[in-house]
Amino acid sequence: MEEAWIPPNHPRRESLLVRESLVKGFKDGLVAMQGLIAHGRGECFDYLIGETTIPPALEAERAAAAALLAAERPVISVNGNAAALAAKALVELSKTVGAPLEVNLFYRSREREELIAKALMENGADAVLGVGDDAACTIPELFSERRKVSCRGIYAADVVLVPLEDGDRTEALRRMGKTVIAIDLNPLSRTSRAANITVVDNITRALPNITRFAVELKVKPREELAEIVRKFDNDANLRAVLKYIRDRLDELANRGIALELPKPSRREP
Ligand code: PTJ
Repeated sequence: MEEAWIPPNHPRRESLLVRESLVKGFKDGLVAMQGLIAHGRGECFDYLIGETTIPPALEAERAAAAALLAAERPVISVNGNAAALAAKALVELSKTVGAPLEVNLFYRSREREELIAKALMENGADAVLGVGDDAACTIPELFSERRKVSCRGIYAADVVLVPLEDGDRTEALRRMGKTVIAIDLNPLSRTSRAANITVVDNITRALPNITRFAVELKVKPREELAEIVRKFDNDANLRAVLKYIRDRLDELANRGIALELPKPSRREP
């Protein structure tokens, strides 16, 4: 199959290019077929927030950076969609906060594990956990393939960043006493509601923002970082996201949303 050509002046070019990187990830074997559907759901929520980082997301991104820096053993979980959309940004965050990357898949196959690890290494990762026999530990009370984790990675971690996650594992990780940071455009998902810190933003914007905050906060003492995390209220943040969407839709509904198009030019008979 050939790659689609997107006209340079297409008004939705950026979004279509992101879609292309996911389709390429699927053709290359990194992304699960279900990942394409998950992306569509994400796109829909991104439309609702205006395809931009909204103030509550910025606050969550700062708290996420603080939590990763304050952690004893932080780990960044990587699935197919995350690798296809943001391999470089994942590696940059991993290096900035000193958190290893671990492959963790819902639709696990040895081939996908290795392809995702390869993509991360090609983007500068020094090591990737959770591949093959390294995923020898089990998250208790979890029955999906996501239960298989690295004993020196997610299993032993105190803080885990889970981009584009399913709710089951977030809840299981919380039961293990871990701090879970989610990146999920859907503020209503089980993951968003079960995590300690939910970043309602596109992974393509969220990761560079968290890295930027981490660079800024790196100089702070651990107690100050812990205080930022303690003060963050996930329920209040999710409510702020819902109110933002409500107010935005309200404003659009009052103002009108039809596009102003140029009048058709008259053709000579
Ligand atoms: O690679 P695998 O095998 O681990 O499978 C990955 C998927 C994504 C298929 C799997 O984790 C899955 O089924 O996830 P869900 O339950 O569909 O949840 C994915 C969540 O991510 C949804 O709430 C989407 O709204 C959200 N999402 C999708 N695209 C983005 C996103 N959030 C942030 N940025 C995105 N680009």
